[in-house]
Amino acid sequence: MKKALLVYLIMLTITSVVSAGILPDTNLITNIDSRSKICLDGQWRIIIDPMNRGDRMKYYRNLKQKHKGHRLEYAFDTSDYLSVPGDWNTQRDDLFYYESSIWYRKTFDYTKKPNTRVFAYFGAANYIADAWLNRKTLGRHEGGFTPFNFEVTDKLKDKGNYLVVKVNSETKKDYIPTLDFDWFNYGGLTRSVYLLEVPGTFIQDFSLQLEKSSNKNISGWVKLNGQQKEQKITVEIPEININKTFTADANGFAKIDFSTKLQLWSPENPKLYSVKISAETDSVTDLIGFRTIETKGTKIILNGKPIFLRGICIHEEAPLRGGRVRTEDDAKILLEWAKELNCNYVRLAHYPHNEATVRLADKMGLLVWSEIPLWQKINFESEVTLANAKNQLTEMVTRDKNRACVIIWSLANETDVTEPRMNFLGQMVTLARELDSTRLVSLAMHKPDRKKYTLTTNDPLAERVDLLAQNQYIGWYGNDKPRDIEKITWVNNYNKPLIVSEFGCGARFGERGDPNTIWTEDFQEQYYKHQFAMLKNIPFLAGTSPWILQDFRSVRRHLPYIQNSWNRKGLVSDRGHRKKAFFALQKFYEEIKNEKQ
Ligand code: GCB
Repeated sequence: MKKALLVYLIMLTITSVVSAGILPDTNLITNIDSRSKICLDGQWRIIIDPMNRGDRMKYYRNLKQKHKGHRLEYAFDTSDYLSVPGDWNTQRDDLFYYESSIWYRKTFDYTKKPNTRVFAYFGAANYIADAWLNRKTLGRHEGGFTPFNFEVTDKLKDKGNYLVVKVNSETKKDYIPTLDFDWFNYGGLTRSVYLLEVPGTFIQDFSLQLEKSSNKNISGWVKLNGQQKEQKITVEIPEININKTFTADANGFAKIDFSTKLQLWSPENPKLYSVKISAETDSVTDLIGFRTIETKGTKIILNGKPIFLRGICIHEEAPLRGGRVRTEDDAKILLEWAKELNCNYVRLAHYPHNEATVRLADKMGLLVWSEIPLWQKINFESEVTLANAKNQLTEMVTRDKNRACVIIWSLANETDVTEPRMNFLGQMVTLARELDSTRLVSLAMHKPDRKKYTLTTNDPLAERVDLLAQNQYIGWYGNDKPRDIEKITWVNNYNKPLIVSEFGCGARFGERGDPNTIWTEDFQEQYYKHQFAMLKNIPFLAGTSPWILQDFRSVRRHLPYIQNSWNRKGLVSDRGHRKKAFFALQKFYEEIKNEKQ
């Protein structure tokens, strides 16, 4: 009897913990901006290893020639450098198309501090990273766009530490993304690397958000990592006189719950509060906005009011130079272009962009759709791929869950409807809701059914997600003419909001002609105008994000002169020139903005 009661109580605790949106199964440390850290960015020695010989030869040992007769066929000490953060493809001409392994090495001294644990933190490495410190294995991470960390406390020495990371950017059937995708496979240590210094027991992660539909109840949790689990936890928001204490349980979890009056975050007023979370052994600060997001019938409701998402899709292609976005300045240019278009929303496609971009969107008042790279032909039959997808989703949500700007977690893009896919993505929807019960969950769906000029969403996942999102290229791919776009009508059988999450066509900047001549700016402008006419006729349309803000590199775009390995659907060229369609969309959004106010 006693045992049954105990099991019941344990179950009850687990259920309440999960429903509050916690238990992310990751050791990821979040909010690194406010932590004590040493930046390891800069020049790293590299060995290019197309045959993965370094695995067998154990390059991580960083061996040095011992005597004149000692044959050693690699030497980090005299090798070339690559910059970190940075993709390798755009740093050296001979690495442009390189898709295999590069070994990176960084040396540094470190003065140990009392009661301090140290973690090597990587913003992202595309695609698989294996890491060692001073010959000792740290671990492996798979997935090119999310952060990860390894504890190195016991592996550090005062002088001459060497951190070795092998990054492999090959593509494989079971990977996410899989073998085929329409963006450039930039490899390497693409985001910053730090040594994070934290106390023996530290605040690993925390969540603080308004409860769904409430404009005053804040709930969340704090997760401690270390021996001293049962600590007093304080949450302070000085601007609104909040100072609340809670207690962490034997697992180091504290549940947070309180009511307050605050200014809600919105695109017009992206209000962020300075928040301090303290345990007895650690404290962190953050800038957090509070807002509610939900759907009612076919409307998206932000802070209790319907909102139309005036969006644009963005790839993480660095503006003006190409390559992966490396700095906040890169991100700023992209987001300022979105603002110039009169956007209040960006679809960060097709993978989690760097944290600086999301934090900037938070400050600039741009709502965000955040996505994991499950693009088209994923191997939905593979358990390994499913575990990887769950991990990438967990890492994305873990990193960005305190950003008010993020309103939609997207699970996939254009995946064909099959039984294995339903099972796979069904589990992903469940996980997304467990990790975060406050946001909307969606995916860019399988293409709608088409009967002549009538389009109907027909994806069984529509039942499970909060909003319908359809990509659509009528008048570009397929046999229709752009003028046919206006004949299209949409049917919605779900009483849920619809977002047209993509439409677009290619145009080379500076290419001019009549609107029927493909690849010209005039064709693109005209195509956009037909799309606007169609969009205006969708009564349940809640937003759109045309494809795409800026031209981006893609090796499947072979057309000489026009493409030269760039997808030219950008409204801005790879050199920052605005095409005619940019101004057409800007005007369309200006009109919508005025109408909806
Ligand atoms: C799509 C994909 C996007 C492509 C785009 C295109 O439907 O979602 O990743 O880049 O079309 O340009 O064909």
